[in-house]
Amino acid sequence: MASAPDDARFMAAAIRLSLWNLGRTSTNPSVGCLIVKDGVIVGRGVTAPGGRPHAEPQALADAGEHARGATAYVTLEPCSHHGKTPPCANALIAAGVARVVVSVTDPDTRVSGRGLRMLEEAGISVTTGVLEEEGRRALAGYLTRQTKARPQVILKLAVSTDGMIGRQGAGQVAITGPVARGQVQVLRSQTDAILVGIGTALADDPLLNVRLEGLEAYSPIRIVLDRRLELLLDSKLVSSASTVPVIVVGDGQPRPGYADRKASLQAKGVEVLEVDRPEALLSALADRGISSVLVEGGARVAAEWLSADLVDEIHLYEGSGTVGEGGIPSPVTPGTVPPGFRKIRSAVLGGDRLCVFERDGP
Ligand code: AOF
Ligand code: ZN
Repeated sequence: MASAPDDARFMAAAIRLSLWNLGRTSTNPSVGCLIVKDGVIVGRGVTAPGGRPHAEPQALADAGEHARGATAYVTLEPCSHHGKTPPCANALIAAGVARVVVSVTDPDTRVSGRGLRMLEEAGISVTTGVLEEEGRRALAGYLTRQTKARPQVILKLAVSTDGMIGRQGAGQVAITGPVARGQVQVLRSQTDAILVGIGTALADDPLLNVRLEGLEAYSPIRIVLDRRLELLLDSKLVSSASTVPVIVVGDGQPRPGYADRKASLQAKGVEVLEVDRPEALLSALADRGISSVLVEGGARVAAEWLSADLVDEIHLYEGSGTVGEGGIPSPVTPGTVPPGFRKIRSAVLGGDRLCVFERDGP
């Protein structure tokens, strides 16, 4: 069936709702579902933290008897499989929903069109592809892992007005203010993993967790690209490994002291993963159900991953001050966004600005 005039409006609301649990439902996607009767929202559901229950049964329970004859707006095709929960398509049928509007079909091989067919065979009118571009963005981590067997990669950079991300030898330099820093904490809480190079880990001794009140439980796992295993045993990352997991990515090459450093890191609860290329790391992470990786530093890792074409989104925070003498140039500035990326969003964050760019194409 064709779209009704209000479909885009309600789907936009369902997509916003889905973002509520983004980063908390892995390996499941965070899906939003609204039940609408006579133009009024009578039920809301979003995939629960941990991935279950799914969105639809929660929205149906919220709607109760009002679900009969109503329209369900779902950001992802309702599931058709008996997994850890019964199929959502059956729940929608049993509740007597008259119409189901979907943004994105589910590439999971257990579903992929079957959910839609089950609904249609039960006489429910089905519309798909509503706000598909926005729906895909909200599900990007899940869709990337399902279709490319790697997580979505988001590169975050904070640049000064003179195009710098920091100053040589100065440790952490404040480029942006508290509002933008709070936004970065939200972004961290929405991703499954956060990654830095050993240069950043040694220079800044970062903790890379989520400290925003109410979101502390949603710190992503922390990954350090550290070929020779140089991460210090008394660094904040290693010291907190028992609270939030740390993976150090070494190259496994025989070099003096490597095996000892590996054993010492492991004894502190750090996992040492040995791969030779970023592509192999991403595939190993996808195998563990990691759907998104936030690359937070530094300039070298950013440049390498950009030139290897591994970055899906760039989040460019533009501060209002300068760094000046000794500055570390950013591989991306507002005037030098790599070709193939287009701006999809911008926001003013206190005295700073955020621009989000998405890679064009598949
Ligand atoms: C939905 N609604 O809210 C979500 C769905 O392991 P299970 O049984 O939970 O199934 C996981 C799959 O369910 C996942 O790969 C995706 O296909 C779908 N996720 N489906 O109908 C939801 N989160
Ligand atoms: Zn389901």
